[in-house]
Amino acid sequence: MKYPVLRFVALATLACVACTAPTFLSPLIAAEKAPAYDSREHYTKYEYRIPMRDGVKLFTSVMVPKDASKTYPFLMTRTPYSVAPYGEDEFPEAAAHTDMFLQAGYIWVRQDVRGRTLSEGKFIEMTPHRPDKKTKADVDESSDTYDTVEWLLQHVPNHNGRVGMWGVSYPGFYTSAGIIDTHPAIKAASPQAPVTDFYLNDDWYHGGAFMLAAGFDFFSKFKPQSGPTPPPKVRVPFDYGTQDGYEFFLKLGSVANAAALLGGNNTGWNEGVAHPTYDAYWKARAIWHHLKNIRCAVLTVGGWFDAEDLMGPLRTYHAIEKNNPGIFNALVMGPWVHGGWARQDGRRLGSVDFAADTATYYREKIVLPFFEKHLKDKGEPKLPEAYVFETGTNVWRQYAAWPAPGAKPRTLYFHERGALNFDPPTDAAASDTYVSDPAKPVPFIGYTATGMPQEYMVADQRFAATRPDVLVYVTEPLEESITFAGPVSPRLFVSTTGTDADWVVKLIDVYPPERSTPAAASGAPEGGRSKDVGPPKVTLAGYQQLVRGEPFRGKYRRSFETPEPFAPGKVEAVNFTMPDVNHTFRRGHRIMVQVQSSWFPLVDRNPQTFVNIPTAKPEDFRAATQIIHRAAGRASGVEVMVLAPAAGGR
Ligand code: PG9
Repeated sequence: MKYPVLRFVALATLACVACTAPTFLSPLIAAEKAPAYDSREHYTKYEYRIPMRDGVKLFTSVMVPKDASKTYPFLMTRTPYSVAPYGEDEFPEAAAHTDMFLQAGYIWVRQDVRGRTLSEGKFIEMTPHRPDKKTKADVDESSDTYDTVEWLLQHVPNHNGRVGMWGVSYPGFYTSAGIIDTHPAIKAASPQAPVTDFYLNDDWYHGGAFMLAAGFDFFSKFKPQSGPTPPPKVRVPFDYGTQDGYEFFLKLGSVANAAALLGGNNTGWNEGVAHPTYDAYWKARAIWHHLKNIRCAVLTVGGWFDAEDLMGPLRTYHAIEKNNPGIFNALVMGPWVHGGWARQDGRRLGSVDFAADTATYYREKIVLPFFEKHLKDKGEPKLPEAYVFETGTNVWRQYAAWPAPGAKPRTLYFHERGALNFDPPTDAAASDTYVSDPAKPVPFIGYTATGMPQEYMVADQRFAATRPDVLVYVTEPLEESITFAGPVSPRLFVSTTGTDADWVVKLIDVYPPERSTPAAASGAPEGGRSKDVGPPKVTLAGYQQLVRGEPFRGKYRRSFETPEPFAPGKVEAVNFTMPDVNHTFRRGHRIMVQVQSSWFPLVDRNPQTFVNIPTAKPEDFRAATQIIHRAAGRASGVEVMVLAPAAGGR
């Protein structure tokens, strides 16, 4: 550093002057952060054990505004993750989403769900809904919510008779499950990244492939309990013994070997691994089949880059729309990681900058006005049915439905020498091949980390593009922008020398080589679940941004219930659908599709032999030659929903 002494003195002087000088100096000093909202000044906290109809008592924390000059609605979250801090003199730490509601004035209710932390009863993963309740013993999240609301209305003073619900992820599930057969006092609900179907792309299985890194990381923290149990004073993270999750899970071998590392008695993990097909266990927990008799306004929220529950909000919105005509049912999708809208500013993710504090905008202009209107008759937010952020152009779009009306399906076809375009191939017989070796699976990130760094959803794919076991197809630089708004559906014609195979498809936005904008951020990515090394700091020139990627386990190509082997060498169709996107590929960018047969350790390895994968033996794991056909009649490609250019272009 050139003038260390001078620099230090200058800063010290400036700081000292600033503390006495007029405010014109203050902009030179990082603006003092507004003091966090101190809820204990404005609220009194109570703790109750609320009896359910079957006698089980649920621990419930209630914060009531001290200002008794007016009445307030309830705003309730039900969670399996504890309502700490416990104790009527202990108040939750400041948090963006929470403080906003507390400052607006709500009776803030948080409840340990059945069988978790200080609540009684038995915890069941994603409690199956019981549509035909006959006795008081027939309970589920709908009945526990109903009984809780009844009790609150009768025992908590100064309420205005209305209740709202909200929650992110598992609490999002308890929100959507809780409004089935809605209690008449519940007037508004916001399921956010709600877990909706554990097998169909929420958390556990994507395309029939097991989400290994995230599942293991989650269940290393989410442990079974027997009876009401206070949370541990100190949470000790699982010791991977390395920062390299790729090596950790490669050494682990088959997934069944993980159970012992999680103590052997981790019911959530053991049940998840024991059901690799879409069987009765998962179907009973697929809450989206039961989202009926909903009589409140619903605002479902999700993130385009939510690595855990991206499909949940989309599926929840569509199910409620189909089963409950006439209610206000809206969808908000922003450029966010899992829960990012509740705790970050939403300006960037990894190296990608969205040029606005999208999460702050959502909190202040969308979700708070939604509850203020339906719970207090305050304001008239003209919220559209679909309030969706369009990445690429970085613009909020409002539509009367989702997917965007007017989006039309078109297929991007694979061609020779890695070309990609909308023209179907005419070759009589053409294909591309690669050798997929389970001993050397394709990494899902280009750096070392444990867990599932959430920024992988927009990460640079150049680390994979040069691998011989990754096929790359790319368009010429676009002469005009094009927007994909809706699901992305790979349509593959494949053959393999093995008897099972995974097919991973990645849709990528390739930035122009001359793009000079520096990366938005560097270091540990936002939203990581563990101490990630984080992506390297890169400029965006030539950046290959992942827009959407999903695996598909080929044995389920005809049905997720009944797996079928491949006959070596036989050409078969593998068709699947990846969660929606709302992305514009700008003029000068290129559209890229990468195809590979592993994505590790995001996804467990397919041995590429037809076996029960969680208990596969070392000898079951064999290299195979994979073939992607791109000929007339066997034209592999990706179907996308193309939205006509908006007036004035994009
Ligand atoms: N998506 C997380 C999860 C929910 C349920 C099971 C496993 C994971 C969560 O954040 O709640």
